Amino acid sequence: MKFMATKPPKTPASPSTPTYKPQKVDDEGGAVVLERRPQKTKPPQMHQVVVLNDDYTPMEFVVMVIQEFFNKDRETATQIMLKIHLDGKGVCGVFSKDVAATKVDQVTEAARKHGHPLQCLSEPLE
Ligand code: TYC
Repeated sequence: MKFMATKPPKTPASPSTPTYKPQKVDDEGGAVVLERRPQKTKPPQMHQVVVLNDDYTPMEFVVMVIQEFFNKDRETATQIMLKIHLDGKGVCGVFSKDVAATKVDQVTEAARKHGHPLQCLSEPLE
């Protein structure tokens, strides 16, 4: 005899703790019961896209790239560019692995097309 849940379990406080999702299971006799099973899907690991400073790429080009590929307004893009210029590197955005890799490709391609040595990389978070 299986336990029959009347309510779905509460969502756990932390996303890192295992979660349980009610599954509909045919109880052989035809009755449908809700059975607790560990939920196997984890949230995807996020990656930050980091842009590096160099001595040759024009500031204006970096601002344009940050606006274009990271959807920042001009003021935010300028602040990020200046942070990179002063600190040597800066985070332009956080994405899933595939999207971060695409951003790196887009920035690198735009830079090469215009003859700039701008460097961009993706780093896993945590
Ligand atoms: N350091 C560059 C200059 O003085 C500007 C620059 C900023 C280059 C940010 C790259 O990611 C960068 N022209």
